[in-house]
Amino acid sequence: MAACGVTSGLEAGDMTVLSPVTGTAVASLKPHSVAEAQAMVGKAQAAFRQWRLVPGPRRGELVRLYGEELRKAKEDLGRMVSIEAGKSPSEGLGEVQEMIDICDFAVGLSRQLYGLTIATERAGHRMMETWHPLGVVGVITAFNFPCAPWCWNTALALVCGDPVIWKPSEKTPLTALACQAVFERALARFGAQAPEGLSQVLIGGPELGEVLVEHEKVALISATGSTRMGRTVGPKVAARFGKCILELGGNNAGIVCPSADLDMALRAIAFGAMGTAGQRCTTLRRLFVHESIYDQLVPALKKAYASVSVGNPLESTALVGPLIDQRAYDSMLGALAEARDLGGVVHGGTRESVGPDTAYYVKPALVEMPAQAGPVKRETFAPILYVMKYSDFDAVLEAHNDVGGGLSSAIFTTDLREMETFLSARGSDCGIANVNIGTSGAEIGGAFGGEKETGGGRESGSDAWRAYMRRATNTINYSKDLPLAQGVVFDI
Ligand code: UN1
Repeated sequence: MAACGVTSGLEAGDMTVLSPVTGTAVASLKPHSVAEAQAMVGKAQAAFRQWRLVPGPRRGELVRLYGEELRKAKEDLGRMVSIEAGKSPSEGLGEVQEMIDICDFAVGLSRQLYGLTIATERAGHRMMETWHPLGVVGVITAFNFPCAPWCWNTALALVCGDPVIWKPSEKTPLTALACQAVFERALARFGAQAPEGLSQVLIGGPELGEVLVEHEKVALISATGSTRMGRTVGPKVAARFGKCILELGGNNAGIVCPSADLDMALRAIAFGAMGTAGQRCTTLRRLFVHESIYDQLVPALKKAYASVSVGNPLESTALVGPLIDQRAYDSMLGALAEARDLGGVVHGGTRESVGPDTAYYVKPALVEMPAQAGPVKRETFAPILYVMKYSDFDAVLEAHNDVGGGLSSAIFTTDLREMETFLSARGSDCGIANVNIGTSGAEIGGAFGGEKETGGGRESGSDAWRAYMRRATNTINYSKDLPLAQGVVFDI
């Protein structure tokens, strides 16, 4: 690990890191202990007491420097993402670009942590709200986006005055250590105003995430992962009145309407469903196609599925890389078998012989389903797109929303009424609703997250920063009287 310049006490140990590219070991690390995790919280808390006093724009300067360092390290980090998460070269670089973008966003934000001035009912008074740093932020991330979600949280947390402790997926610790090493370059340039412990990385299993979740000094937990994980984390944080941002599973759908530009829809569907080997929380998993265009679109999709390149992301520019591990492959096979039992017709979904047996490369699967049932109703983290025919627009909206997840959604139409209805109160119930764009690949400027079993959290752009601060309402009396609100009289 010396190559990463990390000095967090990590040595070779019994935590093996596998690359999905070959399914073989690329490193072994010594995990942190629970006691070390607890000590990190103490260190972060001490850092918070200093960092909260540094002016916002100055905190932004650290994030600006980080953005600069990320630009320099983009190629290396992108490749690291490909090694550890198996992403195509372009998608590996795209993930690092998301980090750079949120840094830029956060730098601007560091001068805009606005509160309101509010009309008061009392003469000679002023009422306002101010936003203050919140405290230590615990960030828990998943393997499929091994660095961008951490950066969405960290760039905002830092300008908001909060230190961060990061527990990355045990499948992708190397990318985390590399991000931290690049952050340390920015810290070195920033100088002494940055306290020690502003950003720390916790390497190991779920018991370490648990320390963050249960620690009363961790003011906010921002966790990305499965709905199952969220069901454990959410109530535990709530029980101690901590704050939570949950970004959990999705079961994202698209609707292709009769007036859609089919060529555009085809390309958007292909990226949304097959990109990142179906391992994005925003991956397109269900597709409703109007009966009048089904026989045009679906054969074209089958062709795209049959011809998509699947290959080693380190040695080729194939569009689809490996699944993360055997477990992911097994769950894909299980879902396809269930779909067949329900009358589904499966195209693709076969294992490809790329590299050794320990690597799991698959041709993405397109499954024509007679109805939305069984595996269609849940998220399988693999490249499976279930396609269904629809005839009635109102009924398809109901079907669209009739799943647990509420993350992302898309409609392909040039009909104004369909488009606006999809975006309206009776339309898509997701946190992200797109028109003529796929479900994945959101920009950082918008708030990112979703409803229902997706957990309700929002990260990244818009006003997501507010979750990283505490709000105080202040009323100031500059008169010589003491009028009470609501006209209450209490004369002594
Ligand atoms: C994730 O899969 O956890 O919108 C995040 C997207 C990316 C982020 C995905 N910007 O697909």
